[in-house]
Amino acid sequence: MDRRTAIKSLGIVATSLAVTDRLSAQAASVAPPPAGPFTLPALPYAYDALEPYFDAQTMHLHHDKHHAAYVNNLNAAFAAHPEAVQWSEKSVDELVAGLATVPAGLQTAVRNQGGGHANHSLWWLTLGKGGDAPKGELATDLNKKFGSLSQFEDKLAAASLSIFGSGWAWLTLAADGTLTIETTPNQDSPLTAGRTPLLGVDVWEHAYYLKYQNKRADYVKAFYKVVNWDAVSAKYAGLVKKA
Ligand code: MN3
Repeated sequence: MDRRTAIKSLGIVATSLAVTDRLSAQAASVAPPPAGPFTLPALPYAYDALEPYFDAQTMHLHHDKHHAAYVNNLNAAFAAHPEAVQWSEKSVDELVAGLATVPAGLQTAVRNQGGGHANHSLWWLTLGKGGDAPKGELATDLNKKFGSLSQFEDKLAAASLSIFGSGWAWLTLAADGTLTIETTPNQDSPLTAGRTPLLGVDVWEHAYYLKYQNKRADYVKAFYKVVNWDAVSAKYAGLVKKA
């Protein structure tokens, strides 16, 4: 390499180093999402705990990416509305239940991102090992309302399959004590309509597409294998005791 070529290539190196510096400066200026006030709850069991019905890869993506995104986006929305900081002291369930009273600038974020956070926070707790049938008051009242567990499961499955696009099918409890099967679009929560969700079926494709592709009915069948009926029954018993 002669001297002139050497100087020239040094120049190229210097230029590319400068470009690299600029790129890292740009990357650094994209702020990470704020760490709070809302936080992603840890999955209460191992990622492979629901195998072979729900695969570990789907559980990772669903919890670590999709649920995390709802939390991050909700935090970003609150960061953009410092005037509404007192609203961030409420639980996400309280925010979603009181959606109509949330400041207008935050309503869409609370409905979509807050709804996603609330719905998934409940979802993880209703899955896992813990009884293969409802217990106590829930067993009694489900049978009274739907005839049997299998008739209830058929009705909830039919509701899941009826959803066009993304949404949830739910078993909910109304203030007057009525158990209902209903659906919500997108990440809308039954809490907004004044009903408490007991058990939901997430029929967003992110919940099942890796393993079940377009076969939503197969996914719903698999869902019934991983419902933590002990947890659902305990939540119901707590609610009817209070009422
Ligand atoms: Mn989901």
